[in-house]
Amino acid sequence: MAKEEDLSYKEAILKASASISRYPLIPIKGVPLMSYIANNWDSISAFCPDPSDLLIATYPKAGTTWTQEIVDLLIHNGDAEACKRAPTPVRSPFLEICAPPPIPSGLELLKNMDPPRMIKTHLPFHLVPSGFWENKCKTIYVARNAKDNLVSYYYFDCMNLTQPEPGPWEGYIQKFMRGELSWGSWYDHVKGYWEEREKKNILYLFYEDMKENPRREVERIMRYLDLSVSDEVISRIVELTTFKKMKENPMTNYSCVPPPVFDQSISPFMRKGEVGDWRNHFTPEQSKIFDEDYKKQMKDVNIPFRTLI
Ligand code: PPS
Repeated sequence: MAKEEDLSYKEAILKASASISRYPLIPIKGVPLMSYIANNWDSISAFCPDPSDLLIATYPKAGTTWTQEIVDLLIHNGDAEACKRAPTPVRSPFLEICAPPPIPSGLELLKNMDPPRMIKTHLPFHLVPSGFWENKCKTIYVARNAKDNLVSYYYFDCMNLTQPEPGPWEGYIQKFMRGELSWGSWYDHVKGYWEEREKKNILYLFYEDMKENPRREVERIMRYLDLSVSDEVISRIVELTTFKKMKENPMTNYSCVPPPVFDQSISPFMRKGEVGDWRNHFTPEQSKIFDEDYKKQMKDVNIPFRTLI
């Protein structure tokens, strides 16, 4: 079962290879989105979830896949085999993603699944289909400090051949600060969900907390989902969701997305999984300029980000 689904997803991508390219970005309500997404915006925006569906929302590269795996394992009481039934994007569809046929879109995958579903999105708060809030769906938001998030996104844009060319590192930092990357401004994204977290009962997590004390964060997710698993199962989930284990696991390491979409010879999807890798990339001058701009863009909020643990 797992192998068939994995193969069919992979095969669909390979079949579509001739029509895959780095798509331009088109703004939707001021947010630059991949043209495939923008051109299908009406149906994405009209998606109506079931009240039992769970939304896992992130700015790209903030810890989505890690959280999807933790949630799936919690739901399946730590059963590793059950969570190997299919690769991550099949078990937990990506709401807005669209690509050339026969690659199934997020909406197509969701249509063929029964609720409760784990739905991934990178949409900023104001673009999330209103049905999620009308139906009071639980939502987990994961935020990652801006500098590590930027570094991770840079490598991703090098290897994801459907995203715009990242260009040189120096210019990429500028694009990030101006909110010109796919899915828009990191600053608006983290602030949008932060401001709504209480009203909308959003569980707002930090990648750095997950690295620092994964057990504490797994337990926090468990309580939010009204689940109860034993201490032993929690330990197993922590072990199964280490960076090393997920990098080795073909169901979580995105080997299901072959070139011409993810060229993992350029940079692996499971790249480093660390806090503070930005220090290996930012020059002192780049860091200073970034920090000054950060203060301005984040002056109206106090979100407790950490760039080191
Ligand atoms: S995506 O494409 O937006 O869904 O990517 P996303 O899953 O949000 O983020 C990918 C980054 O998360 C790291 N990662 C992990 N870190 C620690 N532990 C675990 N288990 C884990 N799983 C994924 C992954 O390596 C990417 O970060 P970088 O810094 O590039 O390594």
